[in-house]
Amino acid sequence: MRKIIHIDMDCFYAAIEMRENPKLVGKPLAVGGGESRGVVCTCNYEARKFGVRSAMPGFMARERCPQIIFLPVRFDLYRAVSQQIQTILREVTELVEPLSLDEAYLDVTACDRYAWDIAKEVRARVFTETGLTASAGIAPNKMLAKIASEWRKPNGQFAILPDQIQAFMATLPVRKVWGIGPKSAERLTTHGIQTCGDFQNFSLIEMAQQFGRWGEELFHLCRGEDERAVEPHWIRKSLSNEKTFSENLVSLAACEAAMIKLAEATLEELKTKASDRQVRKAFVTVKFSDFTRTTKECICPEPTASIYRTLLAEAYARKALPVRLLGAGVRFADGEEPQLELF
Ligand code: TTP
Ligand code: MG
Repeated sequence: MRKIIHIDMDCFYAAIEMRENPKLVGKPLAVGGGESRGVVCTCNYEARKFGVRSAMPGFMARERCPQIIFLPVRFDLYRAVSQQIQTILREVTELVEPLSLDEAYLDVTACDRYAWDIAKEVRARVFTETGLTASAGIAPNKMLAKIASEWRKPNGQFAILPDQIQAFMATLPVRKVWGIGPKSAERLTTHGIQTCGDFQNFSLIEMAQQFGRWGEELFHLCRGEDERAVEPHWIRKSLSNEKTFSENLVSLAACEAAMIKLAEATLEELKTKASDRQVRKAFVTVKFSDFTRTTKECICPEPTASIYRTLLAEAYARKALPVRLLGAGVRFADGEEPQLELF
């Protein structure tokens, strides 16, 4: 039986901004979303009381909370804090898998102390060294640990013990299961499936018929079973740049000009961040004025600006509506992982 801890910082970007400027403490604030048509990256818990959420357009956040303070995003600062936190985590165990700037899994199976106590100590150390609070989930696997870390947010921790898993899963909304987004959850609801308990009534074969290969995984996940290991060497699967325009682009020519810049930025980043990786595909993303999003990709080991122009033309032609957002990216070849993985 493994012991996994999931650490997740509380309102991460917003908490850093409050630490940097204590006058902001107690006032509702959002990071990002202040510029025209921008979206909120995150907001503090005061703003959440008004219904402000991550990924919400700034104007909507202002509607819900007129006194909200918008702050610009300072990625470099957040990245530096994230590094500091990861250093603390790695002093506990080498088995740390960062998921994003503000969350990570720790496998503490080999530590001969209670995972509960380790989580408490990690949170205390993070607070002493960074002034920021974290929440933790403790469970026998990754999926449950991640669900558990939300339970006592902010600045709390929650454990799911092996003999509690069955009861816990019976009432857990399917939406909480790894890989089930709001749309799938809605579709399942129309079939009378709301909780993981409801989901458990289906046999392995029925799940496979409904969901294909993913069905088998779902069969186990909805029982609280998850065998995925904590992977200390995180492998980037893709790299991309996106831009939301302050005014919609209304012609293919205007999109092309913007696409060239995005493609150049991505190709440049490829050189600096992933020169050791084998590219498999190039892709472009287009979000139209009706908020629909489309992706066009092609197999292409050596993408160039002109490939992106071709992909753009095809994606653009799908709707030929004004464009809100463009993105240019690459996907890396499977199995072409850094040598580090072998050890
Ligand atoms: P989260 O951990 O999802 O959110 P949070 O840390 O702000 O708040 P919580 O207390 O609920 O954990 O995401 C971590 C950071 O990632 C967040 O501070 C900002 C960034 N982020 C975005 O930029 N856009 C998004 O849509 C989300 C969800 C997060
Ligand atoms: Mg967080």
